[in-house]
Amino acid sequence: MKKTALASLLLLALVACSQSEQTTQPAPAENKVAEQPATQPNPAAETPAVEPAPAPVAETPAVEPAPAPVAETAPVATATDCSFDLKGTDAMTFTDVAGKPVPEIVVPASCQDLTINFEHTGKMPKTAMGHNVVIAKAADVRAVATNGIKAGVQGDYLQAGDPKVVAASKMVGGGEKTSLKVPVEKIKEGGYDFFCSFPGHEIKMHGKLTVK
Ligand SMILES: [Cu+2]
Repeated sequence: MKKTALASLLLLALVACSQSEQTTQPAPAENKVAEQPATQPNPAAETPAVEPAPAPVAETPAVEPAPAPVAETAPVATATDCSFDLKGTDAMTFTDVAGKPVPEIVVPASCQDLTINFEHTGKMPKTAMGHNVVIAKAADVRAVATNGIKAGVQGDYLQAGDPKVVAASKMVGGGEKTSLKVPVEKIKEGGYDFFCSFPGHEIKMHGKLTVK
């Protein structure tokens, strides 16, 4: 009887021990459960934060390239009534009547001649800031200007009878006017420029002459 009682006590003790071990085991399990919900909200919170960001970035570069081509086509001047009013300034620039740069003059192909009415709107004398309007192939501009230096201001800074010159006005100073006629037939093939042959001026006073 005593042996069975001891044995039963030992069994109870073992059961008690195993029960106490079982009650301590759920504790770490609860910790693991507590950690998981803590990590789950983080990725959820990161995902919506990243998604809205790329949308405005994609829209911004799409809008920027649009204004560029508009700015390039704006300065082109078209001759009306087969004539164009060109101005020269003391700042060594060609402008239109509104004072804007003239990088290109377009002549309608229906015109027999283009008349360029040129006015020096500055005050400086011809010897210091003289301007003229010369028409030549773009590739010949530098050579025409260089060959014209010897002619001096009296010779309008153009070599007499230069075959590369299609048309040219005389050289004028501040407050003076002149004009020239350009035969459209001669420049139809394209590649012609207008420029000023005063030494050093063709770098800034230089534009395209196009027939369309
Ligand atoms: Cu000039």
